[in-house]
Amino acid sequence: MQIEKIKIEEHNHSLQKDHQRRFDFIAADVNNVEAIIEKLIAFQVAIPSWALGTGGTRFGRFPGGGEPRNLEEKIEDIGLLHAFNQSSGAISLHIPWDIPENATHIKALAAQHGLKFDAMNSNTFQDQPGQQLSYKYGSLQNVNKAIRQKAIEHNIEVIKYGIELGSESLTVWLSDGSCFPGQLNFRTAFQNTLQSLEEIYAALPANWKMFLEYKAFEPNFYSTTVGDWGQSFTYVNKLGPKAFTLVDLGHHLPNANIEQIVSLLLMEGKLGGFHFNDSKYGDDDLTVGSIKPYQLFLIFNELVEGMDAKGMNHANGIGWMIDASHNVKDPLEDLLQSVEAIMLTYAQALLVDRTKLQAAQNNNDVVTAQELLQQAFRTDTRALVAEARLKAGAALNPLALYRIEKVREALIKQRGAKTVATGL
Ligand code: RM4
Ligand code: MN
Ligand code: MN
Repeated sequence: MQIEKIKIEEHNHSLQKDHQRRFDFIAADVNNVEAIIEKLIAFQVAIPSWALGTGGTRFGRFPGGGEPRNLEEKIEDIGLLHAFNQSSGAISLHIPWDIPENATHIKALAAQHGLKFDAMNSNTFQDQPGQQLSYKYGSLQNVNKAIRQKAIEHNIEVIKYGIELGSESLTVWLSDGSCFPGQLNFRTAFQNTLQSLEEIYAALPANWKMFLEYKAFEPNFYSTTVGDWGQSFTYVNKLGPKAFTLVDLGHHLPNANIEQIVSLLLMEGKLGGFHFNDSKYGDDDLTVGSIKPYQLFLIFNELVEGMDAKGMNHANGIGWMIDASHNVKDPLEDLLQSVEAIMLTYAQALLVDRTKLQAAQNNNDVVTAQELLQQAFRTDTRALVAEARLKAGAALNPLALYRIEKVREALIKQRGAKTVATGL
């Protein structure tokens, strides 16, 4: 299914008057409004190929109908999202859930929808049907060399698929670790993992990056071999200039100061990838901004500040991806909400008065520093983001238009009520 341009134009026309009033109101208060709109238009968030179906939990799965049945249909879904918001112009693929059987065709289809291939994800946390050498006790860390080798080869295969599609990065997330004290020698596990990563790193093309994602727990509940940012940072430092840490917002221990982690990784030039989601308890993979919007703002504030300090381009200096799963919502609606939350928060971070903030910090004026951040956070940036969408040819209100156009109903008609997408 595709959304016709005329539908977007009609929708925008019907909202134009109200939008203009709201936009004029905020624009009057913002100094460099044109520059901010330009940045918002340029900012693109990759959609993961595993988030287009209703994932469910380990207790049950309640598919919502019309889920994409193959990679082509996943690309069509993301193409739809992008048509609605012009901010999700990339796809992040998980192998082997989404093997591109015919790369030329898949690449052309994505291009038709204005989509690029962001980071490729390998999967050594599940055994595939018929797999002899099991990942039950880990993959890149495994005490068995043949199993490590298998996991290394899988990652190299993922790079090859990525090259065919024009991707330029590989994300490695390992579930490796241990469930009980004594199960592993921590140092051996680290060293095996490092050696395995070195072999994968050696297979990266010159223009590629490797992102090493950390996670504190789950599915292993005693130790994880890339368990926190310090561990990921140690690996990527040893690996070399093409290796970077990836921060997934849900992968920390409770109350971790993620904004500080982000700031220091940027300072060291080692923040490469980002997985957006939100959580109340653990790796909940909920809609971005649905639980802790102020924390998201504080993180974005450090991202913008840290990237500016390094002269990095906000849009492509870091690989921006959503990593979420869906239990009770229409995944496409949820993804529209997530992208919107990201854009609103990015806009707020762009509004922070950095000169005044620095002065307040240098004067130990704690109150003013806090006020400056909260001033930006409490600004309603919806009209700014909507204006960026309008300029980019997207819908003023993507979620409303999605419902008006009855997209899910159309997808169910086309694909059936009982389709199940590959993924989590
Ligand atoms: C993990 C991690 C990875 C994602 C898998 C599906 O918890 O966040 O990024 O690829 O889930
Ligand atoms: Mn992730
Ligand atoms: Mn996760």
